[in-house]
Amino acid sequence: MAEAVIRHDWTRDEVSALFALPFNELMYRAHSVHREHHDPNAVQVSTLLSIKTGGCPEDCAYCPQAARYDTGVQAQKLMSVDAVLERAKAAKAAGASRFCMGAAWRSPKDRDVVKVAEIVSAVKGLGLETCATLGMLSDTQAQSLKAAGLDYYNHNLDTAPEFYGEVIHTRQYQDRLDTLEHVRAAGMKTCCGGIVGMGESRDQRAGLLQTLANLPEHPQSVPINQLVQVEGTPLAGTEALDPFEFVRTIAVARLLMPASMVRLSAGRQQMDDAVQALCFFAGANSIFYGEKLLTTGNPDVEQDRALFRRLDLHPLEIVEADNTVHADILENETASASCGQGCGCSAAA
Ligand code: SAM
Ligand code: DTB
Ligand code: SF4
Repeated sequence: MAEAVIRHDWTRDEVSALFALPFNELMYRAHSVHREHHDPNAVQVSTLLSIKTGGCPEDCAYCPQAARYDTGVQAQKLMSVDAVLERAKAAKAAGASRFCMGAAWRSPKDRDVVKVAEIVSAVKGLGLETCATLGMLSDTQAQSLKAAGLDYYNHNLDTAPEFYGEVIHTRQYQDRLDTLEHVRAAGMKTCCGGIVGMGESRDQRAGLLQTLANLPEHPQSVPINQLVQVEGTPLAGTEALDPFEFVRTIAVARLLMPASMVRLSAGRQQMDDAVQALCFFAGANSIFYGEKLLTTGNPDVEQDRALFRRLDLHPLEIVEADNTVHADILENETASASCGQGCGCSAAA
């Protein structure tokens, strides 16, 4: 098979044709491209922490943190540097190589960015890769975060342009594209993907992936989230997506963005291990590790360790400036014993 070229000119018909391939043909092609660019047995491991929870003014129909939906999420203000640092240390000890911090903001105020920049520098100082998702950013805010040591900025397109208006009304698709431009211009890597299972059509799933692949630069990280249905949000009760359709979405993402890390993101707790294994075969090579995403659950660390062992997967290592190599989630078992709070941290059990 000829080596996959990096393209930015995908048509909707081409992407839809990939979705429509016989399942085994699609899997074969996606796995072949995956092997050309990545170690097929390595999975990058990130840990997620909500550093500012709930009370968000936006109306994203999937989100438990939107203030207007009664979801039982308790709003919490921005965490202190020390509190975040504790959790980042625990994540590192448990074997995560990247620490992702999420805040339920429409867009941060400049004074929020000053505080987050402090947090980012402290986390970076631990030797972890840093990622943040704080909502829309101006060009100068993106520059400040880059200067503080932020490696990745997560900002999702969420869905196809033509389905977007059915999910979110409080900001536009173009706003998201503008933030991504500010992040790229500041020299940060982008983490950008979307959610499937929101009632969109296959053509609209193709539209999300087409838009991602036709960005000026492929996002270095592409999180594919399966909708986590939360009672109280408008999308609770949406018909569940066929798991094989989810796997197809991962496979097409891999074919369109051969060199990117494709993250099997939210929705793993609701997913069968066999479906996850198919996703890894189809080209997923990154996960969130730790018992909580932002406000909803993620598989237990023990369950993920067992899955890695059963599938002979190993965490992608990162080598620090002083040549030390990160802990492996399959080693260091005691360091990551759960504190019992569902946060994946080892402190004060
Ligand atoms: N407020 C910021 C924003 O929206 O950009 C950052 C945090 S927001 C929670 C980050 C992403 O989480 C969203 O873009 C969406 O893709 C994902 N997300 C939120 N709720 C979800 C759910 N119930 N199921 C799957 N993904 C979800
Ligand atoms: C992404 O694409 N998925 C993560 C991360 N980026 C920030 C968030 C998933 C959130 C799932 C719902 C929750 O836990 O609140
Ligand atoms: Fe707010 Fe982000 Fe949730 Fe939308 S996805 S409601 S912007 S926290």
